[in-house]
Amino acid sequence: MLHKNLKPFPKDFLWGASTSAYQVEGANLEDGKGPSVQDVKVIPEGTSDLTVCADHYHRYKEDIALMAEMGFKTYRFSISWSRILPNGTGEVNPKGIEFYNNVINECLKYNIEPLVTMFHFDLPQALEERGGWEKRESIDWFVNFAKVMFENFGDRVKYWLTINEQNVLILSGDIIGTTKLTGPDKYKSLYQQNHHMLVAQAKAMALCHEMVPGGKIGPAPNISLAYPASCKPEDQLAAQNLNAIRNWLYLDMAVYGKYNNLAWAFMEERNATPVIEEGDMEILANGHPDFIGFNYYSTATVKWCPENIEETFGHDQQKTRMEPGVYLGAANENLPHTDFGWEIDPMGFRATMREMYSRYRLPMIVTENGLGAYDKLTEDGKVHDQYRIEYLRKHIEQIKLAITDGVEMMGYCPWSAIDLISTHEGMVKRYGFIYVDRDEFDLKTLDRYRKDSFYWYKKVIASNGEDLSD
Ligand code: BGP
Repeated sequence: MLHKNLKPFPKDFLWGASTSAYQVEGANLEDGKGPSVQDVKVIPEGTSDLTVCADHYHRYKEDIALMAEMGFKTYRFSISWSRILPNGTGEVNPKGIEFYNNVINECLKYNIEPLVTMFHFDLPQALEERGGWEKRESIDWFVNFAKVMFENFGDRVKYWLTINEQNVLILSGDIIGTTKLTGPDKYKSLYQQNHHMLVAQAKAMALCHEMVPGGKIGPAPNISLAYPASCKPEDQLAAQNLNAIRNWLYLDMAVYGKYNNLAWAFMEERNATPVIEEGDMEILANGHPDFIGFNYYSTATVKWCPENIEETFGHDQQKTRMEPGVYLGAANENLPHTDFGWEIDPMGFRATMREMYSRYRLPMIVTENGLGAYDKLTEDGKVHDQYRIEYLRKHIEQIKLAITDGVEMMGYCPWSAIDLISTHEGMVKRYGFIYVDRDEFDLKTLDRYRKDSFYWYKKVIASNGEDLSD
């Protein structure tokens, strides 16, 4: 739809950016922190470990001051479960509480609203050893962790996100180092874990409303609208299949407390329907989100997939996605790629926002979106990341169009506020507005530098999204 006049961004629009604890903090075994699954995973060859990352644990003041200089209205960060509860349950680590109190207070000092992700890919290793999310007790572990967070931080943190990319944890856990499952029972186990996370999330949402005065909470899946590769009817069915399994399963549950029918049929086919205990459906129906947070990087394109095709799970985001008899990933020839092979689709962002809003009618905040690139620091301390500016500009333009379409958008937090370690491609894949002077293995000075995108985003925020020019 072409609009003659575009609506402005709301006055209180939450401009900011995101990070996650295990990717930015470092100090991964310092001050009483227990190991998480990320600390013990096999690191992909050629990438560094998590002991230092961006050293945010020691430099959060400098980092938050830079965010304030950009004019951030919000900062989305996650709380490391095993920094607060080194064993996942039991003893609380006072140093962990102190660190996040400091981060929160530092944000508030600059009127930056903390937006806290409760769980971002880093289950305490102690809980993994007790069976992880496959165990029914995982629901109580998470709710207990939520309670500790609400008790300690709920007086100041009003915006909460439950589980980062639960759908990616289930669909691509092998890539991000959280799940390694093969064999015939793979699906059974994954969808049981999924069910436990969904119940845990619903309970945490209800608890937030009980414990945090004025608290608002929502999920944070990664939502990618699936396109059919052609107008063949069977490709349309394949796109509906992927949309159900990848997107709507998670949001139908978070918002309506109901299993998506197509996703359920898929689980039945795979003999993978979860064990649902008495009372679960009631808990699920009672956990109401106040908003939807979602990460968007690109769309997906799929075609019909024959049943007798060999499964090839790979690490390539776009090309190897498939489920025999359900959908087969296809390249979208209309889209350019990032240096790391991810398709770039700003218009698909608008389509995704429209679709989500028409299904759920809740305010939405973008909790991730961004461009991973090989940035270069020049000798005079500059980073000319015009490609990132282009990427972000095109996506912000689409938010404005979506707002004019009638979609209720409450904020934008690109990935990432500052350079940090990628999920599986190391430090060379940078996303930040702030450059961190280190290489994969050489820690260098760890000094911070403002990239060109830093100054650009500052102007965008100052104009509340009206000035997107260079
Ligand atoms: C999302 C995750 C982030 C982040 C980002 C970029 O899936 O929530 O943790 O890392 O993607 O991905 P990558 O680091 O693989 O480039």
